Amino acid sequence: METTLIILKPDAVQRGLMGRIISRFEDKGLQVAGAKFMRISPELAARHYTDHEGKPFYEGLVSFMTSSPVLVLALRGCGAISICRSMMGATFGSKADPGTIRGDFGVSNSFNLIHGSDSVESAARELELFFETSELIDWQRAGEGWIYDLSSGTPE
Ligand code: IDP
Ligand code: MG
Repeated sequence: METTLIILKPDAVQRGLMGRIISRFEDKGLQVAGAKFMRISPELAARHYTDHEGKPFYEGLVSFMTSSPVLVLALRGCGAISICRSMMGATFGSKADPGTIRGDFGVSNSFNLIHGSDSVESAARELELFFETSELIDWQRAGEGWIYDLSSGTPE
């Protein structure tokens, strides 16, 4: 099982899209392991986007991410990192395919609704930035055996 860090960005919150975006992940079978509605500080935004420091869009990105509250989620599932990335779609709303979150809900290249970790390493780093260990909850879903085939002992 993987856990990935998702951020519903300020535009998703301001446009009232939180519920519809979370529903897509729940419908897919991903499990919410953590959730936090918060205002990101400039320091946290800088740590989160450290790889982009110096790029032309960096200052605008930090100011966007700190401009209004966000909803931070930890989503769990087999292959959760790449599943969430495909569900998000391409970075730019103008290029993202229909059927993806960015493709269906936005047109902007910078206000692109959602962040998702892009690798196992970045998921670990980003989860630690946004959640205490005790805030990530291990819990049993009632319907787990109908979401995954558990007959072999490992989820298939
Ligand atoms: P990702 O969010 O799809 O992983 P990254 O390349 O990691 O895309 O960029 C991080 C964020 O920075 C994007 O989600 C977007 O909000 C913003 N961004 C990236 N490239 C541009 C750009 O060329 N113009 C404006 N904003 C950008
Ligand atoms: Mg990225």
